[in-house]
Amino acid sequence: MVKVITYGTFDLLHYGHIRLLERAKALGDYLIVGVTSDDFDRSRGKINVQQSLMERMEAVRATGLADKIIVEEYEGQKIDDIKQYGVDIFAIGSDWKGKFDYLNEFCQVIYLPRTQGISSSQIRQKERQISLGIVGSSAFVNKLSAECRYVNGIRISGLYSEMDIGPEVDRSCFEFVTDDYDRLLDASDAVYMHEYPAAHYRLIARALQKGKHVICSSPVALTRREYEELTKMAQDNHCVLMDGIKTAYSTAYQRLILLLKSGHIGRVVSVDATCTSLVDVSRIKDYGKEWGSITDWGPTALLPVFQIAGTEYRSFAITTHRLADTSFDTFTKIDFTYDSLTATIKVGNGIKSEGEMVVAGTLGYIYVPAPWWKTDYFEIRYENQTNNRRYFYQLDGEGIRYELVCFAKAISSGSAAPYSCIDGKVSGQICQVMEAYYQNQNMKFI
Ligand code: C2G
Repeated sequence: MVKVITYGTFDLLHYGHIRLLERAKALGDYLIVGVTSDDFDRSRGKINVQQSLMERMEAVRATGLADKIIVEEYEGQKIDDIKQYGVDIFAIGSDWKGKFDYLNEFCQVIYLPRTQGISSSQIRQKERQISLGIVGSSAFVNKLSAECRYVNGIRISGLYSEMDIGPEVDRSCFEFVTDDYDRLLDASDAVYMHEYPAAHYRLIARALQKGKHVICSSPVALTRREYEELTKMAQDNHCVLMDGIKTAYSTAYQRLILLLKSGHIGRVVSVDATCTSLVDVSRIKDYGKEWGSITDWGPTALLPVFQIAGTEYRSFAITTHRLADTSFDTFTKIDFTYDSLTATIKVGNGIKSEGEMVVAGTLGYIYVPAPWWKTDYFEIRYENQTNNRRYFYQLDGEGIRYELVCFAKAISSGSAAPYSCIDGKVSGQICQVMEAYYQNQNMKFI
C-alpha cells in the first residue's frame, strides 16, 4: 500500500484545496492529511485564519478524500509523522517548491502545481473591509498603523487627536488627518482610541452613538459608572466595545494563565507585577491631558492581578508620588488583600525599576522576566531546580496584531465576548481602581 501525506491550514476550504487533495490521493492508496493547529499557524505568522482547527478538520473530513486526519502542531513534526506512519510520498503545492526537499531523505517529495486564481486570502479579503479611524497623537499610532497591515479586513482611514500631533507621528499612513472628530467617525466603521484617558468617556460615547465600534487603550473610563454606561451604550447600539491591553493577546501570557489554572504551582498566594518607563517629566505641560503612571501602566499591571486573583479583593492600599500641584503620578504602588492571597502592582512613569512579574504558589512560582508585558518567555520554578520548566512562544507586534485580529473578528460576528481576551468584569474593575485613585481612596502620599 502506498501511503501519501500532505499538510495545510485549509482555511475556508476551497476548490484549490480540494484539487490538491484529489491529486495527492491519486498518488497512492492511503491519504493522511495534517491540518495545522491554531498555535502552529500563529507561530509561523499566519494570524488571519478565520476558522478554528475543529472547523478546518471537519471541512477536510467532509471531502471524503482523507483516510486519516492528524494535527500538525510543531516545527519538525513532518519527519516524525513520515516515520511513524510509514509514509511513501510527501505531497504539497508548488508554492512550497524546494522548501521540503529535506524530506527526500525519508520519502519521495512531490510538488503539485498550485491551482491558479483562488486562495483563502482572496476569499477573506472579499469580506467587507473595516475602515478603522485612529484617535491619538503619540508614536503608538505608528505602531498601530504598521500592525494593521498584517490584519486582513482592516484598512486605516484617518487620524484625529485633541492633543498636538507630534512630529514623531507618520502622517503618510493616513488618508487624512483631521481636527474634526465627526469627520473621522463618519469616514470609519470603527475607532482605535489612544487619546489621553480623561477624554475616553466623551469620545467613546460619541462614537457609539454614531454606531461605530470602539477598541480603547485601557482604561476605557475613569470611573466604574462611566464604564458601565459605555458598555450599555455599546449594547444598545449593537456595537463592539473592547478593552485594549495588548499583553492579554500575547500567546505566552495566555499560556501562563492556563498553566496557573491547571494548578502547576499549586494554590496561588501572591501576584506581583511591575511596569515602569522613563519619561521626561519636565516636558509635561498640560497635566489634565497626560497618561500618569496609574493610567498608562496601571491597567497592564492590574490585568494579571484580576485575571489570576479575581476581582473580589477584600481591601486595597495605595501609595503614590505625584508631581507637585498636579495629578500626574510618577510612581504608584497598590496592595490588594484577598481572602487567601495578596497582590501588588508597582507602576512608574518617570522612574525605572525591574519590569518583572512573579506569581507565587504553594508548590512553586512563575517568573516572567522584564519586560513581562511583552514577553515571549516565562519559567516555572520549583524548590528542586531540576523540575524547572521554560516556556517560549512567538510574539509578533507586541500583541497588537492579535488584538486587532480579535477586534476584526468581533466586529464581523457582532459580538466581542467570544474574541475579547479581557472579561468585562476585569475591565470594570480596572476602571474602579482608576476611580479610587483619583478620589484619593486609601491613599498615602510619598
Ligand atoms: N493549494 C493549491 N492551490 C491553491 C491554494 C492552495 O494547490 N489555490 C494547496 C497548497 O499549496 C497546500 C494546500 O493546498 O499544499 C493547503 O494550502 P494552505 O491551506 O494555504 O496551507 P499552507 O499554508 O500551504 O500549509 O508546513 C506546510 C503547511 O502545512 C502547508
